[in-house]
Amino acid sequence: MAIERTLSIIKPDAVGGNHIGAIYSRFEEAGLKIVGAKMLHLDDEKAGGFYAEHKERPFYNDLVSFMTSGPVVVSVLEGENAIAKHREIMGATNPAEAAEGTIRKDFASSIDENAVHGSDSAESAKREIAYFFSDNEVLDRTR
Ligand code: IDP
Repeated sequence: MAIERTLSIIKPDAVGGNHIGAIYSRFEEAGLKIVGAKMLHLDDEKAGGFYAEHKERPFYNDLVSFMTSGPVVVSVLEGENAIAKHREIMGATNPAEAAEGTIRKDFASSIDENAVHGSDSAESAKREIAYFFSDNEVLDRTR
């Protein structure tokens, strides 16, 4: 299976709840390596641009307000089948529908504040990683 990279965001609710380490453990236990990481406080422009595809949706303004409400941790995860594996351990967008043992089931409170983001395709992963990381901020962890 192909080695892929994907973008993770630990959202302000999960950072505020002090769940960074617990969520990183889920990634590592699933065999995903953290190959890039930074903590940021997004402004309206950066958060709005990231979710530009949702600009016409009724929840867009609330989503941008939430994503700028406190620090986030953005990471690049690498591993076999990383994009689908990451989505699987995150759980469904709405935590009420997320499977037992998933990150959203365990750490998210609502669809508006759902703890984590993960790229949903190879194209999104490429675009989203480049949105937050320059090439030299994604590191070689083969040793
Ligand atoms: P995803 O994060 O699981 O990929 P998307 O459909 O891409 O889900 O939506 C992006 C984000 O927008 C979600 O994580 C959630 O925070 C928010 N969102 C999506 N649908 C709704 C909704 O119906 N109400 C409120 N927020 C929503």
